[in-house]
Amino acid sequence: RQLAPGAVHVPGWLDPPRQRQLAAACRDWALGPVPARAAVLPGGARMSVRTVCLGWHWQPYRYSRTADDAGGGRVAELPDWLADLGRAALADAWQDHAAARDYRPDTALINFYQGSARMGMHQDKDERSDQPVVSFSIGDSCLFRFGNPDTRNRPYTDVELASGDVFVFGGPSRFCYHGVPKTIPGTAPDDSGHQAGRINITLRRTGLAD
Ligand code: MD3
Ligand code: FE
Repeated sequence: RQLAPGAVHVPGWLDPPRQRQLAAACRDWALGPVPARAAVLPGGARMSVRTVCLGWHWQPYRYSRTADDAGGGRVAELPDWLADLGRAALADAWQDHAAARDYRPDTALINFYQGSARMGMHQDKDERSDQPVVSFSIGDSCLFRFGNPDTRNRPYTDVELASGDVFVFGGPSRFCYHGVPKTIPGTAPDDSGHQAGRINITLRRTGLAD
């Protein structure tokens, strides 16, 4: 389960009813107040993943409270129940109740993968906090590539992430390169509640104040 120090994969942590609840909530959040959109990178390329944010709005490569790249509205609050779910996942993955007690995510990024959507190798370094990232996967499986802190190239480890899996990235793994080279169509379990590709929810602490 531990890929590297601080990087822990817990397959099947979300039971099917919880997956269905999260999938339905994500599809609802995608409708607004700031609708899910494919972010445009500074060089002009559009991401193939669609993203909706809670708490703070992420755009490449900064956070804001209002979506100045998507109509200017204020993003929805991060619900306490979702932050609580992240804390519970962290406690189970790390078996570290002190770290989990101190975990206070203030944003969720929800990625929707359909068709050939993928995510290139990158680091998540727009946050001003080194609190861990907790990731929930729902729907189709994907190939997830977990790299190293220094380069986007080898060495890396490929792992398949399936519906219901939790992955926590903290400590020395927090700033490692990672990406999603492909999703695997047709692999969503019937009882996952999402048959239209893959959803990934990441909980983070931005470390920003209004
Ligand atoms: C490792 N999302 O939104 S989640 C992202 O499946 C992102 O949609 C992928 O990378 C997805 O930024 C991967 C797993 C993940 C998330 C954050 C990390 C792995 C991470 C931060 C540091 C190291
Ligand atoms: Fe990332």
